Amino acid sequence: MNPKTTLGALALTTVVAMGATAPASGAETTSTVSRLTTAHSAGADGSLSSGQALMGSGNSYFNGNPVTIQTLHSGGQYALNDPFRPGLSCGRLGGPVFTKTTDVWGNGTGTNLETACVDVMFAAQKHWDMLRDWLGRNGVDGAGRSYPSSVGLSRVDAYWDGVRTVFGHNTARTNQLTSLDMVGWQYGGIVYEKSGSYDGDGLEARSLHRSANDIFGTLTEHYVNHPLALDEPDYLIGEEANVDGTGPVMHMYDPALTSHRSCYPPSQGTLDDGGPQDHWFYLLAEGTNPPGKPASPVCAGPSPLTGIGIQKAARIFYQGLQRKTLGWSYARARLATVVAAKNLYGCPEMNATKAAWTAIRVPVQVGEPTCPVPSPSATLSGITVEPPSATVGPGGFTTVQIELTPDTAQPVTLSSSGSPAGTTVDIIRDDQSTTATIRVSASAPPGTYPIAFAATSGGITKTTYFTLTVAGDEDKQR
Ligand SMILES: [Ca+2]
Ligand SMILES: [Ca+2]
Repeated sequence: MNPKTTLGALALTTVVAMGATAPASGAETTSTVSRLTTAHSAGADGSLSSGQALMGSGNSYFNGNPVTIQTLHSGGQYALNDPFRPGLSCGRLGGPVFTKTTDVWGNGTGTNLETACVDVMFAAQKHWDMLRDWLGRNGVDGAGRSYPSSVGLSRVDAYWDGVRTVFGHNTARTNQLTSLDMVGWQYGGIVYEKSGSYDGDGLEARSLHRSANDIFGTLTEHYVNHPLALDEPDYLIGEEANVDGTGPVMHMYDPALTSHRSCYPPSQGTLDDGGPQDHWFYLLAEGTNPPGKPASPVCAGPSPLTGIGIQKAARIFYQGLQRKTLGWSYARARLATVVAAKNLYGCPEMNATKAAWTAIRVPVQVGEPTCPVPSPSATLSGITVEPPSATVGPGGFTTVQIELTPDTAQPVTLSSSGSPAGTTVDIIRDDQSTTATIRVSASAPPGTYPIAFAATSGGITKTTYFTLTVAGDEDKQR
């Protein structure tokens, strides 16, 4: 077993898992018609090597009844071998792939292992399709292959051992851990391993690995898009599998809700924690306050953030993953995804990617692409001064802040008029601010003077007034 990909010490809880009694609905779950096509299986288990590809009917626990799964017909038997996704199969741990004489599988109960395989086949097939349709990837390994799965592990766990995915049961022993997000989690972990090059297995790499699993599990749920009565798409992990009877093991929009880190750096604890990148992904996909979805707090930087949608976020994440290298880290993941966002989409998506990383405290990296400052500038629409007035004694001075609306207006010509004799006004404008320093000479006559400040940009001039009072002797005595 590879400890990196095991669910390990899950602190899960629950939601009553639905499934057995939930009504089937939606195009994903209603077809029972067997459609015959010819195909050849390259099943890793070798139990069947060729035959007819069928659309079997499954009675699932997590995905409704009936569901359609692709199966193999060979030698007078049907098998849970996928003819279209070579390598994918399902059976009992330590035993062969499930076979039978009819193409109807499972009984819809959580403790039935054939039913668990219906859920595994359904989820793994949808995960594969998601990789193809949303990310342009050919199979789990990127070269047209998937991997077998076994159910019936006799403990509360699930893992990928480098050869197959293995699923155990929840604490209550009421179901296998084979919900959409958990199957997508395991197969997504393989995609992570087989993207880019070896990550080095450091603390940050393990966090990014675990988060990738969370993201792929979530993408699988969103791709299937079950209705509310089933396993509807969300950004929770394990909410249906009900691992420990304590609810989801991860809230991607705010990982701190289940004792994970919501902000960089990831936890140094024994439990690998994908929280920070999970949080980044949610902010990128959905933003801080998506309508009808959970709000997501930022750790730093500007807020609110607006999401760019889950499919764009997924492609940016996935293309970043293809740049994975030894010593994979949050800083490198930021740079890789920022580059990917600009290459895939352009400046708005790139800026959203940067903002989401900044929001979880992963700072700007050397070498990040940028976008040119918009030019020509927005039209100048206003000018104000702060404070609007001041009293200055002879020989004294005051400083005034000049605010332009919008402050990006470039270029701008600034001027002043109306100051009394013996008074100078120096206007200084830089990237940060515009200020005017007004110096009153010792001989300036007492009185009140309106000083006009004018800004001209693109042929438009805006003017405001500052009231300067030059104090007399009485004022000076106070
Ligand atoms: Ca769900
Ligand atoms: Ca979920």
